[in-house]
Amino acid sequence: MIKQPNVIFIMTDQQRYDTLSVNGNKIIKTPNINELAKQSAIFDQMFVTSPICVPSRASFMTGRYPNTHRCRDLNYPLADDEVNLASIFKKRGYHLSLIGKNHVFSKNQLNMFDYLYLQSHQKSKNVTREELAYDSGIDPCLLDQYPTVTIADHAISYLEKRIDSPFFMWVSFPDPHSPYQVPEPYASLYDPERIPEPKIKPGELMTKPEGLRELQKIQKMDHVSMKSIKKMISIYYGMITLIDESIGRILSKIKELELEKDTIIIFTSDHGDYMGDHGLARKSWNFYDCLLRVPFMISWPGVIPIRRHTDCLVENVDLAPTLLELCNIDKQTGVQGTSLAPVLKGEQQFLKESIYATIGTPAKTKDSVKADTSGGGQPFWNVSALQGMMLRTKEWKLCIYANCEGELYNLSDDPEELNNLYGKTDTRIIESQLKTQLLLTRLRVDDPLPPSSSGF
Ligand SMILES: [Ca+2]
Repeated sequence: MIKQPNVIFIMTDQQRYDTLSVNGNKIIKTPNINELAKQSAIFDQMFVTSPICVPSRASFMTGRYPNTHRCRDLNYPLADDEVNLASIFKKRGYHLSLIGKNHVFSKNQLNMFDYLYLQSHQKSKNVTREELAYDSGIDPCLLDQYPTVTIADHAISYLEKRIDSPFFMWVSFPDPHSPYQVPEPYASLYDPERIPEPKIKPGELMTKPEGLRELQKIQKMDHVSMKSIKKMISIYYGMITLIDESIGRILSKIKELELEKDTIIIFTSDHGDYMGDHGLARKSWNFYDCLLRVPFMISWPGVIPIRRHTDCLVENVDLAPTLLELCNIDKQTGVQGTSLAPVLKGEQQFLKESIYATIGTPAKTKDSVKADTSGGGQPFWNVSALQGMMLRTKEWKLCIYANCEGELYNLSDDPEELNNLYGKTDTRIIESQLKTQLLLTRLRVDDPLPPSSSGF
């Protein structure tokens, strides 16, 4: 019997696509992820189905969209009856470990893991008043006790004690999530002066959903200096370089233990971050590429051919069916993603004409757009503020919100999504066509569960 491959699923939290040197960033240093990339297939157009943690993580794990796995906002853990990668691998005899940030599985579901080392955001608020406004600064935590480092320590220790059965190890870094704090020397690794200015058009938010203007005020980004924004980005970059070094230590251990040829490794993130683009910070209940487009690479030396930079549109729901096919496990009923295997094998160049994302539960009123500081002092919109959905092709993006606002971008002419064309006369035909396409997509992503029964 052929040994089943191990799976190491490395995920960061809130890391946008353009923050790896292998993805074109000229400033940030990620040499270890670059090395992983050299043995991987890299997908440059990977989008998550939701711009926030829980729904996106649930889509990675189930291969299902947020409207079907039902984690449509924060604070909705995956329902116990949702079949997911961990439960599938468990049934196949895999040894399960979760090392790092969870934010998707319920307490019941965590019981299925054979090894748990849970970590989350534990940043200090011992920073200056100005830094506190943007949550950027030096974390006084000792470096060897910092989660990014201890997660790698535990992953290495786990690998050293691995048992004979194949394992599924989810290594989940809580960084580079806000608040933007990291221990030295990483907090000072990048000179803020060298950070390019974010993508902002004067008056841009006046043409966009009202909630974004409210969010900008809540975040105090309407009067933040460019110097502070660049400092925030420099810290974010420092967090990513520390993650890169931790991943490097894990990759070295895999090599030392001669596990490379038996192990599938995925590197990705659950969503992005504004990083000052559009005059905003962190994330929101919206669909900009800086929030939805994430790094994604997958390797299995000797099996997955190295395909540098594939540009076909793919979604995070595609991970689960891809892994199941690679591991020769039948696709589960209810999985909505498409296996990337034909692209990995070079049999197909593209899989999808468009991708879909959604956020929120049925909206209340616009009054529910307000500061919610329940998440440790980081203001967000109230999670029930907006319900929306998005369709994106390579050329266009349409977003529709339950309060009747919308966004339309011509990505060929305006890849930075600065000019909202929604409701404009000149683009009414394409807007109408995209609305039809979005409606048809929404029908397509309805829940295929439960499977049909012939009992009636
Ligand atoms: Ca997240």
